[in-house]
Parts: sequence; C-alpha cells; structure tokens
Amino acid sequence: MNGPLSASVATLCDQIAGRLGQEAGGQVRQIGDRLGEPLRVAIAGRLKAGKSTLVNALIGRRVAPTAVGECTRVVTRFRYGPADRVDVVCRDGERRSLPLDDDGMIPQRLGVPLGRVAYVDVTLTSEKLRELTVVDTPGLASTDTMVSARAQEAVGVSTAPFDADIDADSASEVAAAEAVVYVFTQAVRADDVRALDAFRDASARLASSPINALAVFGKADTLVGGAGDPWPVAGPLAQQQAALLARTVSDVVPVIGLLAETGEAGRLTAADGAALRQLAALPAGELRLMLASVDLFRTRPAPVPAERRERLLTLLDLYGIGFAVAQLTAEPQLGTGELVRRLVAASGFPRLRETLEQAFRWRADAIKAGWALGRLERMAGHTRDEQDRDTLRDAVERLLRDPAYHRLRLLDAAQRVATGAVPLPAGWEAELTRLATSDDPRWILRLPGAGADELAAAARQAANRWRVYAVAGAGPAQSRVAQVAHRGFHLLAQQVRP
Ligand SMILES: Nc1nc2c(ncn2[C@@H]2O[C@H](COP(=O)(O)OP(=O)(O)OP(=O)(O)O)[C@@H](O)[C@H]2O)c(=O)[nH]1
Ligand SMILES: [Mg+2]
Repeated sequence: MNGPLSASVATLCDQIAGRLGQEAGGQVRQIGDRLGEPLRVAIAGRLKAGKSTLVNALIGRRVAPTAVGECTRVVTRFRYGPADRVDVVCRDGERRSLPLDDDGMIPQRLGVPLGRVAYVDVTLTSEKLRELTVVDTPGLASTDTMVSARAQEAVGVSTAPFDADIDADSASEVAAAEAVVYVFTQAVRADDVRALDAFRDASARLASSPINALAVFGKADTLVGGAGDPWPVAGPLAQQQAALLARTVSDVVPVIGLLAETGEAGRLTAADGAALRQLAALPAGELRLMLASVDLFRTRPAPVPAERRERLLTLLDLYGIGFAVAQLTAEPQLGTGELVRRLVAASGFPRLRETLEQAFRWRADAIKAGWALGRLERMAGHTRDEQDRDTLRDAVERLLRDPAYHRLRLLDAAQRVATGAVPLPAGWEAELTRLATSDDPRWILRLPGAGADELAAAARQAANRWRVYAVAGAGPAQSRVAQVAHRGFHLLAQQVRP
C-alpha cells in the first residue's frame, strides 16, 4: 500500500520521533502512522445532498444511515478492519463500542450526547475499504438558514453549493483528508457568480485543489420530472460545470447515488425483481400513467401491494423504477442480477469509481507524502521547543534534497497553477500537471509508442523550454514554477536514459 515517497517520510518520522520532546514526538509518530493507512477521502457537501448514500455505494454496503438519525450529524470514518465494529470517539478521548443494528447499519442513537462526540470510527471487513478510507461528513450548512432561504428566494436558485459557514468538525475532517469529493445537487450556473465564489472559498479554506478534489453532481435523476431520462441534461450540465470549476476540482461527475447504493450494496431482492416484472407486464398506457409521478405510482391500481411499491421508491425512486421496468419490458427473461448490473451502469457510478482511481489512488503516494511533509514543515515552524524545531527543519530539508522528492515540489507548483494562483499558458499548464501527477514518461511526454532515446530527447527538450521560460518569459512567480518544471524534466530525462 505504501508508495516509495510516503515510505521514506514514514522512515524519517520513525527516526526523529525519539529525538523530539514528548508532545512533538507523539505528533510525528501520528503523522508516520497515517502514512501506512489507505488514502483518506472525505465526502463533503450540503445538507441532504446524498453524501451518505454515495458513501454506502463506495463501501458496497448500506452502513451509513441516510435521511434521518443522529449519525447524519457527526463525522463518520469508515476504514478496513478485521471485524465489523462501531466506536463512538468522544472529545475527551473516551471510546464507546456499539453494535451495528439489526439492518447492519450504524445505530440511530449513539448513546452519547452529540456535543461530546468527536467522530464515529467504523471498521468493516469490506474489501473495498482496503485501499480507501472514506469519511462521511455532516452537511455544510449555513448557520443562518433564514438568510440563506431569503437569498434563495431572491435569486430563484440556491445561492451556493456550499454556504460560507462550514460545520467546524466537517471542515477540520476535510482538511485532514488527503482528497475530497464535493457532492452538490444544484446546478452551478454560469451567471451565478456568488455560487461559484462560495464554492471556491470553501475549497480554498479546506486546502483542496484540482489535484486532490473532485465534484459529484448528485441525484442526477431528479433533474427532470417523473421517470424521464436525465442523462441528456445531466451530461452536458456537468461538463459545463466542470469548465466553470476547472480551478477548483479536477472533474464534475454526474451520478445517481441512490441507484449506485442499491446496486453496489445488493439491496434489490428477488421479490423486488418479481414486482418490477409484474409492473413491466402492465399495458403500456397504464405504465406510463403510473410512472408520471410518485403520487400516481403509489395510488394507481396495480397487482403490486402498496408496501412493495414504497420499498421500490426507496430503493430506486421513479427514474430507477422506470429504467428497470423498461429493461424488463424489452427483455422479460432478464435475471435480477443482470438487472442490478445495468442499474449500476445507468447510475453513472462506474465513471466515478474510475475517476477516483485515476485522479486519486495512483497519485496517492505523492498526495500522502506531500500531506505529511506539509505537516512536518508546519510543526517545524510552530513547535514551542527550539531544539525540536531545528530537528524537524533539518529532517524536512534532508528529505527534500532527495531527487525523488522533487515530485512534491512539482505537485505543489502544479497545485498553484491549477488553482489559478500562478497563471500559465494552457499548454504549459497541462504539461506541468502531467509531469506532476504521473510517473509514466510516455504519458507525460505524450509519446505513447516511443523508445528510451526518443523519450530522453523529448524530456531534455522540455527541460530546455522551461528553462528559457523561467529566464525570459515570465514574472517571478511563473519563473519559480518554471524552474521546478525544468528540474522535473531534467530528472525525467535521467530516469528514462537507456
Ligand atoms: N432520487 C434520488 N434520491 C437520492 C439520491 N441520493 C440520495 N437520495 C435520497 O436523498 C436523501 C438524503 O440522502 P443522504 O445520503 O442521507 O444525504 P446526506 O447528504 O448524507 O444528508 P445529511 O447527512 O443529512 O446532510 C435520502 O432519502 C436518499 O435516499 C439520488 O441519487 N436520487
Ligand atoms: Mg449523511
């Protein structure tokens, strides 16, 4: 799990922890321990955006309560463990174990006053958590809902995907994670400058950037009424939002979290499948009426009992039901397993998973090492004891002299460029991002079939270009970035030399 960069920071933490005072030593040990853990991804977003539903889909089990319950109000961490276990961790450090409830979910009541709860620590035997720790955060909500409700009225749409006041626990949890997925459901409209500003504000405050943040345009099925197909609207809308948010997140992925949860957590039973098959057998006109609204679906006469219909609404909502029924109408012999597979495909979730892997997991080593180094640097600046500060500063400097660590400087430079803090021409920016986020020379240099000689020459050429730019083409901030890129390509040329 541990990549080479995080492994060497972890070794360093081991080496210096014993030479520091008790407090600083403890902190350094904690940083070192974190490096051995899987990448931590925080799921953030407004109230009721569908965060917990998405968390369940990622874990592949329905464990996080959705809709109601105390647990939606506290930070919950899901990580891999040898046994299923729920610990309520209090602010004073006390831990209380709870059993999962009869449905295998975190219990509705935690047995500790909410004000005392720091977070809920859940370990699960879920394979999906072996390489990813997922953190569910309470909704980011405005402290003054009256004001935001009025603002909403005035503008006609919700003014911000994230309000200015972020729940303090959520904010610190997001800041402590190495990567963030923002879930929003409202269109971030081109003309809604305030919405964009609030989004950027939140992400800047949470120290996220396109290097480690991704947005999910959730509940995509609710974009159009009834059982209508949302994808012709959701796709282009998400693309537009991705362009608007290019300096904030690496991509905007539209997802129907509910279908993903139902499919990934295996919630659709054979009985549900049978009920859908019965609906599929209804005359087309009657079916169209039933699927026109939730109310009609509940009340029209049909051979499926009311509780089953309610359950189908909870599992699939109207679009999901319509989609499933359409599949079964076209292929009455379709098995429930295959139906579930198609529902997951229709949820857009596979693309989210793939984007997560592409965007985060393979750069996890650098993100984690960079995170740890940042922590150590901050400690080197703030620790009270002067000798501790020197030890820390020496250690960080020693690490940064290692050529492998140039990757972290690159990541830092790419981050500054990606957020727009240091503007570069588009082509240069893309090249720097590729260099910072990959270790595949063919991909970085865009020479898929090239041999070592050709790659080395291209890398040298790129290094030269950046050097010229550093000297002649840019202001001081650009120049610093260009020097980092120059050295990066120089090291790349050495790396690929036959
Ligand atoms: N139709 C539809 N409903 C969804 C979708 N995702 C979530 N929901 C429903 O929206 C409600 C809220 O979902 P949650 O996952 O609890 O949202 P949350 O962001 O965790 O909410 P808080 O933690 O309370 O802020 C639940 O009733 C979900 O079933 C979706 O993709 N489509
Ligand atoms: Mg929730």
